[in-house]
Amino acid sequence: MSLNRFRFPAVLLSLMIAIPAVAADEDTAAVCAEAEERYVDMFGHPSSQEEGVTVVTMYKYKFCPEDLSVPVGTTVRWVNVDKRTSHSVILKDEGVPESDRLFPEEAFEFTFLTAGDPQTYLCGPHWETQEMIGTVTVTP
Ligand SMILES: [Cu+2]
Repeated sequence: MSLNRFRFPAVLLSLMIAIPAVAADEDTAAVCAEAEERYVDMFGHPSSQEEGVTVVTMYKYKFCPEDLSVPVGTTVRWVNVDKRTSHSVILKDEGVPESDRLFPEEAFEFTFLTAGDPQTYLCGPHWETQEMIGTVTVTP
């Protein structure tokens, strides 16, 4: 009896911790699906059909996909598919200056020439306030 009384709150507590994490994942998936729809509207084809580049969209304070893995030599093109908000790309581990502010439909490209551990990159105006942060892993 007394055991049950103590076990129950522990179960509730673990649910309370788990639910926000799941909600955040679903939120990202929904935002990224919408970003892809906007990409198709803007450019007339899916982002995966760009030749010679891998596309990351920037939308509603997220990079899509948030975590990217590409082989060495890949050129990544970050494309702003937002309506009004501008973003930037800071590849701090690559030692390159922050990109220009990218307005809707504008893009920034970078070619990854060195394989390595996953690296975090940032959106200058939004990484701190909105956690607009992505990762890229460059594989050999
Ligand atoms: Cu941003």
